[in-house]
Amino acid sequence: MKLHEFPRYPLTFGPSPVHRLARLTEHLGGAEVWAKREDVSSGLAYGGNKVRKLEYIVPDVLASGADTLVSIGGVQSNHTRQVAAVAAHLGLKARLVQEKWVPWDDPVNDRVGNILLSRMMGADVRLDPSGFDIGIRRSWEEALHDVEESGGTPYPIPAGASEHRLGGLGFANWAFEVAEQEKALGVHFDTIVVCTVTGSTHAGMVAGFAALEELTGVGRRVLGIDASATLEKTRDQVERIARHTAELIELGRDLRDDELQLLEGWAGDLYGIPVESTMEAMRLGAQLEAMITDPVYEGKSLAGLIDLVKGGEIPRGSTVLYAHLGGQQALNAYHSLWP
Ligand code: 5PA
Repeated sequence: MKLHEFPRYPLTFGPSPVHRLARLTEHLGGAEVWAKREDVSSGLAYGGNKVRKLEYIVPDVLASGADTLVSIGGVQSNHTRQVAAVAAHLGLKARLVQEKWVPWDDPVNDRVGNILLSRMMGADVRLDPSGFDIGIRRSWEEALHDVEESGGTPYPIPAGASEHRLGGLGFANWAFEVAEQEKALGVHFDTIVVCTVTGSTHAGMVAGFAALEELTGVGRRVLGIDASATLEKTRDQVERIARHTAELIELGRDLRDDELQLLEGWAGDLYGIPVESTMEAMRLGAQLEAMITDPVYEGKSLAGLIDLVKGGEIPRGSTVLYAHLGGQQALNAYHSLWP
C-alpha cells in the first residue's frame, strides 16, 4: 500500500506549524535554523509526537473492538500521557505501566507533570520499579494479561508506539507534510534534526524522506540525536523500524547507510538525566526564542543541533529543520534544575 492509502484517524489540528528561529540562527552564526512544532499541534492533552503516530494506529484499535489501550513508559513518559489522552478522546480505558526509567530523586516526580495529567484523564496508572529499557517488557505483557483476566479487551501499544507494525507511518507522513510546507514557504530544508529513543519517529522520517527522494530526486540528511544513552539498542531499533516502514509504504529499494544516521554525544551517561550541554540548549531555546524544551529529550536534540551548526558539520548555507517533539510536561518534575 502507498502511504496515503493507509487509514488515518485525525487527532491533530492539521499540519504542525513550521517557523524560523531567527535569534537562535543569529546567535549560532551559521546555518539557518527553523523548527516544526509537534508540541503545539494537537488539542489532546498538549499533544506531542505520539499523537501523530497514533493517528495511524487508531483505525486498527477501532477495528479490533478493544476497550482498553495498554501501554508503558517511564514515570514521566510523554507517550503514556498521549495514550491516556487518545483513550479519553475515543471513550476507551487506558492501563499504563510506569517504570522507574530515571534515577531522578525528586519527591514529586511521580505526582506532577505527565503522570498527573494521565491520572486526571482517568487512566489506570501503575508504578513499577523496573529500570530503563526500550524493549518489550514483562510488566507490559502482564498488564495485557491482567486486563483480559478482568474481562476487558486490551489493545497493546508498546513503548513509544515504536514496535507497533504501523508505528513508523505517522512520521513517514511528516516528511510529505514538510515538502508541502516548503512549497508554501519557499524554503528547502536540506537537514532534519530529531531526537531518538524508541526509534519510530526518526525511522518513520527516514522511510518518508526516502519515498520523497524517489519521487523528486532530492535527498536530505535526517540526523537522529540519541537521547537513550543505550546507543546500540536504539540504532538497531531505528534501522529495523525504518526498513519495515519503507517496505510497508512500498519504497521499492533498501535504505542506504547514509540514510540511517544516529549520532551520539548529547545523551550523557543516562537516559533522562540532563548534562551541561542539555542545560545550555534548554537555556538558549528559552532565552532566545521562548521555545521551551525538556531535559530528557528535546534539550538533548537541541544541544546536538547547536553543536553541529556551531562546528560547521551542518554548514553555513544549509537550512536545518529542528523537529520539536513535545515533552514540556515533564518539566515540573525537574523543577530543581532551576532552583
Ligand atoms: C520522545 C519519546 P521516539 O521514542 O519515537 O524515538 O521519540 C523520542 C522522543 N521527544 C522525543 C519526546 C518529547 C518524546 O517524548 N518518548 C517516550 C515516552 O515514553 O515518552 C517513548 C519514550
